[in-house]
Amino acid sequence: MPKPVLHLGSAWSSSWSVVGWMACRLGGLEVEERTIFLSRPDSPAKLKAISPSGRVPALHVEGMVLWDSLAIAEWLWERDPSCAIWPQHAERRAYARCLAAEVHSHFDDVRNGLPMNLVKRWPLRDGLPSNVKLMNRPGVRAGTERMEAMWREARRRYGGPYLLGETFCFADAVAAPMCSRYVTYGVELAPDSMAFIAAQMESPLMREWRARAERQADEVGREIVLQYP
Ligand SMILES: N[C@@H](CCC(=O)N[C@@H](CS)C(=O)NCC(=O)O)C(=O)O
Repeated sequence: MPKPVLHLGSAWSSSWSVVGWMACRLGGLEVEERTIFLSRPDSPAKLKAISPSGRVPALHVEGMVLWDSLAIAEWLWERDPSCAIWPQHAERRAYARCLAAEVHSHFDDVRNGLPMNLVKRWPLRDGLPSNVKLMNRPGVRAGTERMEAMWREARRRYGGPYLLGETFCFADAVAAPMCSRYVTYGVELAPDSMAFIAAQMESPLMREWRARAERQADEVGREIVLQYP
């Protein structure tokens, strides 16, 4: 059986690639990783060649193509229900699925209003991030408040530092790229949200992915990466 291939986008900007990659790590699946840099003239054709939706992540495994991060996670969990994708406890697992599903289905305003860029940091002017107006883009503040409420309630229930307690699971993988946006744009949220964001940015998987983003920025050219929103 050939090794599974996981197709990913640019590490600094492709938020769903982070999620699919973390899923494979949590699921214990060894993959060959291939990167397609997004937003290049030839990107759409390359994406279409490996994914029916023309989007990444796409996992080619056992003769199938799985073209969505949540579907990849569920396939991995079915393959090995003892893996770290979902908590072992049924009630926690159901809760984790609600958290992951809500972020997977919603928050487009936050995604578009604060595009992910793991390498860029918004400049400070007069001691304040020069971007605070981004939070006033339609839906960004409301979406952020809902996410903060989710993080707060989950950590109240299970004690943190991650959403379901001490063990990082797929719900955290979905949350991590959202958290990174507030770091990129220097947005100061409530202290408990900032603590959660810090925990997400410093998780072993996120640290590994962030190092990859930095390496890619060096390869591609930082001036190009910093042009992204
Ligand atoms: N629901 C999909 C979303 C995938 C998605 O939107 N991927 C983006 C990158 S983060 C993409 O491939 N965009 C194509 C492009 O930029 O041309 C998932 O969870 O995997």
